[in-house]
Amino acid sequence: MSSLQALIFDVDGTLADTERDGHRIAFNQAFKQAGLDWNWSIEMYGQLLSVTGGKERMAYYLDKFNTDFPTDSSTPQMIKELHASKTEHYTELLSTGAIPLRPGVKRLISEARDNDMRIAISTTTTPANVTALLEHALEKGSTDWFEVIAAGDIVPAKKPAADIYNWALKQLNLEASDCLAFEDSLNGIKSSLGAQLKTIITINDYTKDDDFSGASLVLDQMGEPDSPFTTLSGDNHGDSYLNLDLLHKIHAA
Ligand code: XBP
Ligand code: MG
Repeated sequence: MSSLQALIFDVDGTLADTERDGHRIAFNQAFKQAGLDWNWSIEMYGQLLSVTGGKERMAYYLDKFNTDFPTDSSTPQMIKELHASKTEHYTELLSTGAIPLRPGVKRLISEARDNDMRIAISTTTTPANVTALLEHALEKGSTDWFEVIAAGDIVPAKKPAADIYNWALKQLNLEASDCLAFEDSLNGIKSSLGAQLKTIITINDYTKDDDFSGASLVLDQMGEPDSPFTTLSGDNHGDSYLNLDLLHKIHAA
C-alpha cells in the first residue's frame, strides 16, 4: 500500500458554498444584462445542477425548462457570450469576499502545506472562478499553493466523467491509490470514483440527498477542533474533524 501523497479538492460546494449565492446570482445577472427574462430560482437551480458546466447548464435549461425560447445555429455562440458575462459577474462578486470557505477548509489546507502534502484541484468550473475564490476567500497568492489546477474546458467531458481527475493525476504523476479526493455531489463522486480515487464527501443543501454509497466518509462539513463534524456514513476512526492523521487512516483502510 503506497502512502498518501496528495489531496485533490473539488471547488464548488466543497471548498465553498458557491452555487446558490454565487454562480446562480451571476447567471441571473448575465441574463438580465443581455435583456433576457430568464431567472433561475433557488429551486430551479437545484434541478439545473444535474448538469455540470455553465455553458452545458444553459443548453440544458433551454432544452428542458424553456422550450419556447427559439433556438438556431447561433444559440451556441449566444451561450458562449452569456457564459463569458456570467464569469465576469461571478469573479466580481467573489472579489467582494461575498462567499467564504466552508468550515475546516482553510485549516486542512494549511495542515497539508505544513506537512508537505501535495494539493491539487479538480473542478468543472472556469479557471478564473477558481482563482477568484482562492485569492479572495483563502489567501492572496494561494492559487500557487496548488500544484495542479484541473478546471473547466481542459477536458471535453466534464464531471461525472472521470477525465478531469485522470488529467489531474497525470499532471501530478501519481496513481489514484496515492491520493484522496474531496467532493460534495453525485456528479463529483461519480467522477472521482471513476478515476479510482477514495473520496471524502462534505454534503451541502443541494446535495444532501445524493447517493454517496461509494464514499469512504460522508460528513456534514470538514469540522474544526472546537466544532465537530457530523458523520453521515463511513468510518471516522473516532475523530471529530478532518485532519491529516485521519486522512492517513482513511487512505490506509
Ligand atoms: C461546479 C459546476 C460548475 C459551476 C459553474 O463544478 O458544476 O458548472 O456551477 O461553473 P465543481 P462555470 O463542483 O466540479 O467545481 O459556469 O464556470 O462552468
Ligand atoms: Mg462540487
